[in-house]
Amino acid sequence: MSTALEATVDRSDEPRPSAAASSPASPLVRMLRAPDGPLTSELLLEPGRFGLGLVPARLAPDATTQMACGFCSTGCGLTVHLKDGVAVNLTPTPEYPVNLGMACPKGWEALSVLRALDRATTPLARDRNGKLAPVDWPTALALFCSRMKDIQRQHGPHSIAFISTGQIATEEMAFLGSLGKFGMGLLHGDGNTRQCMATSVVSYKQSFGFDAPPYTYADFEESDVIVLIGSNLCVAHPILWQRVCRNPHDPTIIVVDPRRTETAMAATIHVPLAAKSDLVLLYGLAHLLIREGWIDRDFIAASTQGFDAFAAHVAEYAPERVAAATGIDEATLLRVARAIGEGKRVSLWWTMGVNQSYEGVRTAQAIINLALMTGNIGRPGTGANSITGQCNAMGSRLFSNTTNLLGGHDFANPAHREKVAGILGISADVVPDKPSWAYDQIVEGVLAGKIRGLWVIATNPAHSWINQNMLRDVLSRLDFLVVQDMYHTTETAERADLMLPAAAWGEKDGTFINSERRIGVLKKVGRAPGEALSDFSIFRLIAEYWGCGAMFSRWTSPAAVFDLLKQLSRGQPCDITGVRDYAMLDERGGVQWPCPEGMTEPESERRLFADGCFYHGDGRAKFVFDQPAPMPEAPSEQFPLLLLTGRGTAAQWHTQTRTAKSDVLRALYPAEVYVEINPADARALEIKPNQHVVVESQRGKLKAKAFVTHGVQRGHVFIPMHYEAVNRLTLAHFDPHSRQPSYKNCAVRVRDVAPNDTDL
Ligand SMILES: Nc1nc2c(c(=O)[nH]1)N[C@H]1C(S)=C(S)[C@@H](COP(=O)(O)OP(=O)(O)OC[C@H]3O[C@@H](n4cnc5c(=O)[nH]c(N)nc54)[C@H](O)[C@@H]3O)O[C@H]1N2
Ligand SMILES: Nc1nc2c(c(=O)[nH]1)N[C@H]1C(S)=C(S)[C@@H](COP(=O)(O)OP(=O)(O)OC[C@H]3O[C@@H](n4cnc5c(=O)[nH]c(N)nc54)[C@H](O)[C@@H]3O)O[C@H]1N2
Ligand code: SF4
Ligand SMILES: [Mo]
Repeated sequence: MSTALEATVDRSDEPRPSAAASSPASPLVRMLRAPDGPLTSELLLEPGRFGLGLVPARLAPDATTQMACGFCSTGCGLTVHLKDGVAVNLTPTPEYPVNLGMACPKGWEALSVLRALDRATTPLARDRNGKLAPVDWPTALALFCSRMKDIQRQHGPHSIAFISTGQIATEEMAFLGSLGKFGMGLLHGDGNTRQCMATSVVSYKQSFGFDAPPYTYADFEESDVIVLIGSNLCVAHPILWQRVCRNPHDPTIIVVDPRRTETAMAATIHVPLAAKSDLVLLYGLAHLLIREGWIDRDFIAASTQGFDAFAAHVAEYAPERVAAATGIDEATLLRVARAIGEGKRVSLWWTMGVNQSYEGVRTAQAIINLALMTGNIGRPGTGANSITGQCNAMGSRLFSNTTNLLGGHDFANPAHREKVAGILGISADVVPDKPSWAYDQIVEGVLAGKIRGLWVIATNPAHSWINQNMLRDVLSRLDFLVVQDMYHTTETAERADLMLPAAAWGEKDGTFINSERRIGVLKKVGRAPGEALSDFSIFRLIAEYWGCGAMFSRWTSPAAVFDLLKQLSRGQPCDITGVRDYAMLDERGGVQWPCPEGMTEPESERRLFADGCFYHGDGRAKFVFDQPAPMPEAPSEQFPLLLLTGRGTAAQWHTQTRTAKSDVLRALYPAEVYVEINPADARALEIKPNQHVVVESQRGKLKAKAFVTHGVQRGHVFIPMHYEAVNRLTLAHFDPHSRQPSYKNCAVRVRDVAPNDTDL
């Protein structure tokens, strides 16, 4: 017998048998009771399949199985080894086309972070004393719905919002975005991908007509010139750096980064430009390429529009002006231009040094322009290539229903709304006709009293959002804060009114999309601890308790939702109707989009634009450009140093909720927050190596250990983002087109610790 109730819950998230299967009054059994429906015993578990530790579902007791890594966007394949039904180890998958048998320390340690003692095992709600105390799922779900609905009744449907992530399965993101916008009637939901990828999204959309990173990782091996701009591959994407190392063409590697990073040290040419002078540098390179005739006139004529205006624009960027603005001498400028101009297969790659900037979109487009004008796109070893960050940032860009309507559609387009509504079997009236506010606008909305309830899923804003003083004030103003996380100890979870315990990577099914558009599978190889449920199941239950379960009656499992996503993608550049099912992804080592119906044997490595045709109506890519903007908070007499932030080591992941739980990883990075400072600045400030110092901006201060190094230029300091205090200092300012935070520039001073620094 199949019931609505059965459809509500993902059976693979069964509770411990001792707690649930034996006693009908136990929390999980009660949880499975729909608000007003009967409980069917079909939902009870298959007893005897559980033991201690990690427990596989649907797998033989001593099987091995392969899946995509749940940390970074490289999307390595990892083989999980089970013994007596327990996942005991993992190794990088040799035949997976991404990593070819390699993994970085985070990947190797992916299982151990699941076993941490601070895993959230039961919902928690604030009690009368203001303490977070365990409650059962029915109570938590009822509380979620009653509080959120109360807020909506008092302040309107758009007074509740969500902030989500690039780190849950695509099926889960789509569920959340659809539940929130179609089911709960809210308008504003954004994700941490705003902190990370919004700039790439907007620049690709404007330049190519769709958010489409064109490359495949094999391009790292096929280039004769590789240009990395604001991208520290060795630390942030170590396996992609390994792919560079496999390049047999002895490539010229150019690294554009104000810091002398691990990647810069390995480069042929390091371009240590003044921070945030990239736009001038890139226009200067375009100027030289045109001046020297190193451009592809045929490609420009056949496949682009706007080149003449762009050429006129960059005519103003003669080498003298560019050298003065960037600090890079004219000879180096010419050397870089020559490498790009004379290279046969030039690939240009960028990451957060570009995206996290108050002029990130135009900078990314200046990179795209270099590829277009030299015809370096659509061929092996070429491309204007944004590298994503989180394991499923690409999934979030296309399927989270936040900025884009599901499947890369447009909320403002009535035909798109009809199409999506038709596929989902819902009324087009419930599909909003505009996109959500961006993350920063949601934050401002709380300040303005317009947003009163916030649901935070798989992100830790109380560490990662820019300018913490403001953010923490904002969180404290909410009437109701819900945090859904795998740990109950995150800075954000500790501030929650309601905490929902989530299963993690390895404890649930679904798919991720990596940087090169490859869809990879994730699998349940163990059971989440206690009563934690997959995000998918949580969304399913909330839909039921909210009263919109019928709208999601076909959203029964991740696999069922994957089928819906396929239909939603039909006819789009990201068409995946040809992906049969998860098994096909498994068999083929993932599949890159597009994979339209009929493509039953997609090649393992595919790039876009081989035909020189882009997604704009006229098939042409656009040259987009603008005047450089002044730095909003330049160093001053009071705050004479510029703070850069970013990734510290390959063993640290973001706000460290996961990586700090592994003994192995903890041994690979400094426990204490440190600040990199140039020896000349240290000398001038009389700061000794390893001395404790105070770093302060206009907004806040922190105590750090001084790491005196030539890795940073004079006038710059660097603090890794992994330490909680770093965003006390940062300045909340944003790219005007993408609204991505500009995390990598604010003015600070460094001084000795004073006796009255007791608050640090
Ligand atoms: N180990 C590890 N790997 C990760 C992550 C992690 O937390 N840990 N996070 C993942 C995520 S989500 C992301 S988004 C990626 C980020 O990957 P990356 O972008 O490579 O990492 P970042 O260190 O943030 O920034 C890259 C570089 O930008 C430089 N930079 C700063 N200002 C400027 C500038 O004005 N111009 C230029 N050209 N460069 C500048 C910094 O010095 C830094 O070296 O990493 C992913 N991989
Ligand atoms: N100063 C500075 N700040 C930065 C940056 C910078 O360069 N400098 N970089 C920015 C960038 S690019 C990014 S991407 C952000 C990242 O910022 P965050 O997204 O805040 O960082 P994470 O630590 O990855 O947070 C993910 C959260 O999800 C939880 N989690 C993991 N898996 C699951 C799951 O399956 N389900 C649920 N429900 N929860 C899960 C983790 O425990 C963790 O609390 O930081 C940004 N902040
Ligand atoms: S490089 Fe990224 S995807 Fe590969 S193992 Fe490391 S964290 Fe995982
Ligand atoms: Mo990111």
